[in-house]
Amino acid sequence: MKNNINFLDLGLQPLANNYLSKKDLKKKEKKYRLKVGINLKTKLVSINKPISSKIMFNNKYPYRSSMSKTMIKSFMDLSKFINKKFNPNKILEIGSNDGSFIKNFSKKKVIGIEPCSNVEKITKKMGFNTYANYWDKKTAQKICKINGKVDLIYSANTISHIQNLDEVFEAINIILNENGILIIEDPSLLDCLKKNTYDQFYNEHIYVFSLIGLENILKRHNLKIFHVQNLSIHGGSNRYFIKKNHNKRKKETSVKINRNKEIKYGLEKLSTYKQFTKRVISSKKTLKNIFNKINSKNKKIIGYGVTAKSTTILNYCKIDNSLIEYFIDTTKDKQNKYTPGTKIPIYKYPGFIKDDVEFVFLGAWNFREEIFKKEKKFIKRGGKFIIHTPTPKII
Ligand code: JHZ
Repeated sequence: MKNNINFLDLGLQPLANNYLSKKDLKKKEKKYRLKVGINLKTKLVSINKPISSKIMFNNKYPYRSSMSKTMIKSFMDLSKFINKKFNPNKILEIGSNDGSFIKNFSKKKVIGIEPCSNVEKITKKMGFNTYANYWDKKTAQKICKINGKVDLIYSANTISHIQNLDEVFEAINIILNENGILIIEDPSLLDCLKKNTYDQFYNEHIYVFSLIGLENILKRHNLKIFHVQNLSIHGGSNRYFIKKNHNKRKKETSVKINRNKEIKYGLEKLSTYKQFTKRVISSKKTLKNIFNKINSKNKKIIGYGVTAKSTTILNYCKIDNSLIEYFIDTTKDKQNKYTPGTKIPIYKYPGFIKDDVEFVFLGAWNFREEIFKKEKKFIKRGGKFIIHTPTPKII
C-alpha cells in the first residue's frame, strides 16, 4: 500500500478461503507475497498488496457466520441493544453473509448487502431484502433510490476487507440519515499485537483497525466515533459507534480510554511493530517444534475448525498434510475439500473428536470456549489441544 512501511513478511500465501477440490490438487495454486505494514501518517496497519475483491469474494465463497453459537448470540444481543438504545426504523447491513444479524429484525426493517451471490441467495430465499453487490457509492445510490435513507448501518468483519476506505465512508454518507448511527465491528489491532495473533493478517483482511487509525480516516468524511465496546469475539474485536459530526450525541469516555490504551501500548510507533515481528518469528519456531515433537512420536494430530486465519498459520509455519492428518469442520462448503496451500483434507465434523485422536490443532481458536464445552469427552480422556496464541502451547 502507498506510503506503508512494511514490518512483517508472512511469506507466500494462497487465497485464505480458497478450499481446493481433488481436481485442484493437480493444478498450480496461485500464491501471493503477504507483507504487513503501517502508514505512519494515518496509523493504519494493512497488508501490502491487496487482491481484488472480485477474486476473493465470489459466488463460491465458503464462510458462513452462522457456524458458531458465539456469533449467533453476539448478533442477537446486539440486535436487542440496537432496538432498545436507537430504535431505528430502517437498518442496513454491509456484508450480511447468511443472515445471522438481519434475521433478528422484521423483514420490512432490514436491508442486506452481500457481494458473494451464493451466500446472498440464502437470505433472499428467507425473504429478506438483500442485494448481491460490493459496497461502493454506486451500490449506496442504488439502494437509496429504491429504499430511501436508513437510520442505522451495521457492518461486522467487512469494512476491514475493502481497500478503498474513502469510498466506503462516502457511500455510507450517501445513505445514512443525518442523525443516523454507523456501527462497525472488526478485529482489534491492539489485541492482535498483545496476543500475537498474526493470523489476523490474510488476504481478505486488508486492514486490522486501531481506533486511532480509524479516527484518522473518519475525520476526512465528517464522521466521529462516540463510543467503543471491546469484545472478546474473534480473539478481541472493537465495536465502534459512529455519528455524523453535527449530530449532538454525547461522546462517551470509552473513546478516550481506548485511544489512551492504544497510544500507551505504542500503536503509533514503528518500534512496537518491529517487536511484534520478533515475537511472530519466535512463535513460528515454537509451534513448528511442537508439531515435530508430536510427529516424531507417531501420534496423530488433526485440525479443528479450518479458518482463513489458519491458512496464514499453516502456510507461514509450513505445517502441511505430513503433520496434520485431516481437519474437521461444520461448514458444508469446506467439507471434502483441502486446505489452501497445505493440502490437508477437510472432513465433516463427526459430532465429536474420534477416539484415536490425541492432539487437536485449534484452527478456530477464537471459539475455544464454545469448542471446549462441546468436546468435554475428549478433554476428559486426556486429549490435548494445540493453540498458537498468545504463545504456542499444548493445553
Ligand atoms: P471463523 C472468516 O474468517 C472470514 P475465519 C472473514 N474474512 C472474517 O473476517 C471472519 O470470518 C469473521 C468452524 N467451526 O469464524 C466453522 C467448527 O467446525 O473463525 C468455521 O469454518 N466447529 C469474513 O475463517 C470455522 O470453524 C465449531 O464448533 O477465520 C471458524 O471460522 C465452531 C465454533 C466453528 O472465521
